[in-house]
Amino acid sequence: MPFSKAQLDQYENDGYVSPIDVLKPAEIAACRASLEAIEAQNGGQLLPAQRPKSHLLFKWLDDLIRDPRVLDPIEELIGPNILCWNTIFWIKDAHSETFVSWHQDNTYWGLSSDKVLTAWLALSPARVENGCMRVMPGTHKGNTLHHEDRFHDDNMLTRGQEITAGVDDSRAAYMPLEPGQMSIHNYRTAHASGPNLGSDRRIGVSMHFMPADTQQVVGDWDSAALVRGVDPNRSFEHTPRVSCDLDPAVLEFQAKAAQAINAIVYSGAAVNTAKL
Ligand SMILES: O=C(O)CCC(=O)C(=O)O
Repeated sequence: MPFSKAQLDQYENDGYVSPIDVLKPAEIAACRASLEAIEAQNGGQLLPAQRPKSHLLFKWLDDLIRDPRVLDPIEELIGPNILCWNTIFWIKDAHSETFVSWHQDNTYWGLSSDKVLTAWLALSPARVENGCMRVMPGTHKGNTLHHEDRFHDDNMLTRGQEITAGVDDSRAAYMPLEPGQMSIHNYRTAHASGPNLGSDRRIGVSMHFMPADTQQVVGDWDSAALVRGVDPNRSFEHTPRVSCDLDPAVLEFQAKAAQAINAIVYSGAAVNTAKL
């Protein structure tokens, strides 16, 4: 269903829109089962190198970034020619202190467009008590806020980057989601999330979409999936399609693509704490 005028206004003025129904209960249960089967092979967790560019590891995710239920809303916001730059798992175990500090993603992704956005899909309940995401309405419009790297073991962000001033937590809007729902926020919108106080894991996957004329201005080489329309610029190498989970024909490409993103997001950082 197309966005209502109120939803389009909210995205324009506040920098986010949520919740959007995407997958049915049986579909989302199958996605979670596939994820947890791969986690079980590694002692119950994804390897650090399996978090980014995960559409190159999971067939359902490579399909999902092309699913009209995801892409139709994205097209309304950024136009018909769409690349998916990255897909990342955000998993907080039950009763965990894991958090995400206030940040804006345009500060470290090296992407030239202001229109880049994140669609975040819940594979399990992401309610306030589970540490769902919250956003600071309107921050996508102003200047980028000042960030500092504050590496912290419980912070899911690569370098613990955190806005040092200019966000007032009491003005934040929460984006609670039920399994199968997604939120969308512009990548300039400041966002954060707290610990998971619930008894189930909070599992989300973010899908980062951008207009096809976007350029990578930090890394020499980068990749993206062409998921709709055309890409005359070809600034990003198009990611191959996968035919099964952990497709042996694509594993080498995924490792290279994840390392390229890792180098981009740590560019200028004092240390690289990723264990890729
Ligand atoms: O999952 C979270 O709590 C934060 C995710 C996030 O920062 C992002 O998708 O950009």
